[in-house]
Amino acid sequence: MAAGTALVYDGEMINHKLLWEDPTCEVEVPERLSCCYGRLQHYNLIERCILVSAREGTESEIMLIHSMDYVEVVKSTEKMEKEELQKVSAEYDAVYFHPTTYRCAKVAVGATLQLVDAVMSGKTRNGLTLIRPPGHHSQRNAANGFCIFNNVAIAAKYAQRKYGLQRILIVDWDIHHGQGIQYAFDDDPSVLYFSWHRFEHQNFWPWLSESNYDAVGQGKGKGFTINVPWNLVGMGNSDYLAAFLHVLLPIAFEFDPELVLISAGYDSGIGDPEGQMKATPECFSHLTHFLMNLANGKLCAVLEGGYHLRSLSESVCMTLKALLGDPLSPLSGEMMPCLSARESIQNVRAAHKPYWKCLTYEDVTPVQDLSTISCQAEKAELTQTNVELLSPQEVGKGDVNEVIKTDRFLETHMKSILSLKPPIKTAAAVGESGAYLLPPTVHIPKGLDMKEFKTTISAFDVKNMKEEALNLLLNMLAVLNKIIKKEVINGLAVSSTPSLSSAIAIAHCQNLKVQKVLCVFVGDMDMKIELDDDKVLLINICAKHFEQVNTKHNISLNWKEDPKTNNFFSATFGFILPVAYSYQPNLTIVIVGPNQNLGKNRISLLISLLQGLAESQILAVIQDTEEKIMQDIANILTGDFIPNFENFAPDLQENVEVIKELRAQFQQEWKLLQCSAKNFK
Ligand code: X5A
Ligand code: ZN
Repeated sequence: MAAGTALVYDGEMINHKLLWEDPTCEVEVPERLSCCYGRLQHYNLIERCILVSAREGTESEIMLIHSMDYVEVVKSTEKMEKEELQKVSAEYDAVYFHPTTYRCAKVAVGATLQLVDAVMSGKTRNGLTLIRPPGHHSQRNAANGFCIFNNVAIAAKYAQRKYGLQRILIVDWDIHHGQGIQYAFDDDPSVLYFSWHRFEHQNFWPWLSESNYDAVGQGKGKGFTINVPWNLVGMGNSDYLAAFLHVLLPIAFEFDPELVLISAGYDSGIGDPEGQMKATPECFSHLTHFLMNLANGKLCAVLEGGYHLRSLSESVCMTLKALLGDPLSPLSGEMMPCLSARESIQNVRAAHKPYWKCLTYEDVTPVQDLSTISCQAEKAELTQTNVELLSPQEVGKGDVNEVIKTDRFLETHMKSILSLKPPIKTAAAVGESGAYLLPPTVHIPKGLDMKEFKTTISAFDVKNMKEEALNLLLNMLAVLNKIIKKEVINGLAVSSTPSLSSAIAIAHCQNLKVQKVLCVFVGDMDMKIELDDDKVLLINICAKHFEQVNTKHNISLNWKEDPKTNNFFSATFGFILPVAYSYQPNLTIVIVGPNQNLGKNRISLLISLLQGLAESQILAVIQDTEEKIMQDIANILTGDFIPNFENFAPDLQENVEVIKELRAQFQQEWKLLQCSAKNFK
């Protein structure tokens, strides 16, 4: 599969600027691009990308979405003086023109198409383009909301024409509704458009009823427009994550796109004056990481809005780092979606139930006008949390304005979440015979010092172990040590006794004072671990029924093998990830035993997604008889493989029932499971 991340940028696009006073438009400034670029340089990200040049989009490319008449209007502004420009601008809602606007807007289109070409041709796996003017509000005959040409909509049409694509997903995480994109593909089932946006019960720009959750598309396109309206400001990491886990991701994996385009606006981030939301920069790396598992990794991020310069540029950097495959910083904040967010999510799920198999078994109905007062209080508290992270002098000052407050917050926050990336990503403990199956970049530690692991091992009965098995065990501990000490990001270990190995691994984590370990078992295991506190969370995915009683930290998920469906999405998105993200572990251990009830690809996807937890620190322990899956997992961990799924079929009713029951049982404890407006204490 293709490798590398494209970066498309051209300094020419800073020329477009506002020449008169206009409070609505004044936030869309040239510095938006230069600050992002500067921040990318600061983190040394530019040299890690494959630089792709921009070009001008052609008139015929622009006319994939826009009318000839409209293109002529935009072209005519090239020769205009200020007064005339002002007059044309006034014809549209929240737009300004500058003599270079036509040229910049063409370059914005062309840069986006260059990115699509880089990704579709296999020159790179994914990429990002920094452009302005943005695009998602512009329409066939109109500029709108700072947008001149609809870069992403044009890109989707272009990819369909040039590469014959049947299914494209557009994820619009800008905080405004990209109504221009929605209109372009309203009746088109080949483009799935997802947008969340500040809505406030239609009391927010652009004040459209068609931005609400009940706008699902028209005609054949019904079900292929997904709107998540946010009815309160202050939405943050857990609200966004809940919308992804409970709405977008299940549907997106069912849709199975061949290309993913992100309308990547960062006005949904903390400190943005337009959005007034609270998502911190690392949130965007998680959103990106989820989407990287679709379309065989073919992902293009295209800049839209984002008006707090520091927040914008940090978030852009986090997006690019995710695209490059860097370990993810843990999502910060309490993982509890607020009532108003849950209400929106419930409504979208209800509206889309008729169109998507993954929602078939949901007994959801729309709810309206729940009291949002308690939620407003929740949000106020969140704001408080952020202020606490500022220096004490800062908090005392009443006159510090919002922009600077966020600057200060981000200065501290980014330092605390970004840790040094080790030069080697993956280490492995495998027998001689297994080594040749691994990608060449995998590091195999040698020369073990038994003493180091003495405390851990002495608690277990290993006297009768064969030498080879014991060596594998010690090798596993060596790999685990490297992960805990952050000398590598992740690792895998082959074992002839995975149950014993994982018990020893957990004990070793506790000896080394790892605070929280998430353990996911797949296959037949005879695990007996005493769990009574928050240090370990065990999720056991097994075919045979376990006679144990589920507890908060020891959950078994009985999943019946079903050869007809190769998906496991309802369990992954509906249960395992919400629980894992709620737990916020410091390390993840995945144990793959014999007789797995899931296919190889499902386990691979699960492991890939679990990399969003614990700074991507994962140890995979694999039964030595499972060579084929070992190879896949090694490639997942090094970042060289993305599993793909064909023929989506709905889950077995009995499996769905299991998930439903578990969700009901644990949503008080693991709050990201909550996706309805039911009241929880
Ligand atoms: C691209 C974008 C926002 C327009 C807001 C007008 N546009 N009030 O973020
Ligand atoms: Zn926006």
